[in-house]
Amino acid sequence: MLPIKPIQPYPALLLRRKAERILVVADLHLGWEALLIQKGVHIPSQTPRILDKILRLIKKCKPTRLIFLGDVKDAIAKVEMEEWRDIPNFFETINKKVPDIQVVRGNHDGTLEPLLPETVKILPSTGVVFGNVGLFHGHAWPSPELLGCRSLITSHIHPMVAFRDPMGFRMTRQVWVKAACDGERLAKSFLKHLGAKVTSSPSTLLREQFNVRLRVSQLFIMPAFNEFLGGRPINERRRGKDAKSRTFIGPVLRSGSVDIDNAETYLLDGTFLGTISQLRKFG
Ligand SMILES: [Mn+2]
Repeated sequence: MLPIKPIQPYPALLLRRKAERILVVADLHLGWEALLIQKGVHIPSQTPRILDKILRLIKKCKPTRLIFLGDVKDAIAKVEMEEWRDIPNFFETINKKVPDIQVVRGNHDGTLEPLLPETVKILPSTGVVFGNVGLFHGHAWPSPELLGCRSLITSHIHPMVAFRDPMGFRMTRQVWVKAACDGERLAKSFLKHLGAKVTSSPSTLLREQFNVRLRVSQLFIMPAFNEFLGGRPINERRRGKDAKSRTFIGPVLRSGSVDIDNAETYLLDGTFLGTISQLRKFG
């Protein structure tokens, strides 16, 4: 999966460039269990376990920077009681090990600021560029600058693969997804979204309007760091129009520029499972 290497068997990436080492994790959804507690299901807070796992990764990878690629916390809009206690402590502990922490905003990170130490930088959902790699959460469009990156890394859909056996039992496994992305087609959708009339080639327009040279050719989808979460079986066979899930999937995957059928899937330990279309007969 060069040049982007997951840290096996973790749902995490290490991006390296010269002396910089960036650890990337996504979709922690801290406080996810608080919503279940309200419904009478008692699950102890998973935050200490997730913190432990991140501290182990920091010890292993010695990152110079840590990027949280969206959905650090779970509750949308209002801040739950649990989060007031857990999240500041979570970030302060990590911050002692890695001084440079960035959070790329996801759809669940609306009221994150009061929970974070001032040293943690919150970046907009339009993402961040690191060399040839553009990172964004995936629920919203990235900035034009990211279309100048060869590889895009996104999260948000918590990708997994489902297998059903002849008895009807179903199991799911988290996966990495690596897909080819048609840059011209992506740029066209992006420019249309901005209200531009795309009469000439999208790459020319992108250069004229934003001074960005179109380079996107592949897209990686990261599994969620919180393994308790449900996810999207990307090999499921859809019946009829699934309007709600199409909205959830986000504008880049919806643009038709990402070759989902031929996308490669890998387990967290690096095992190559096959392409999504090959796996559909098991979904
Ligand atoms: Mn999300």
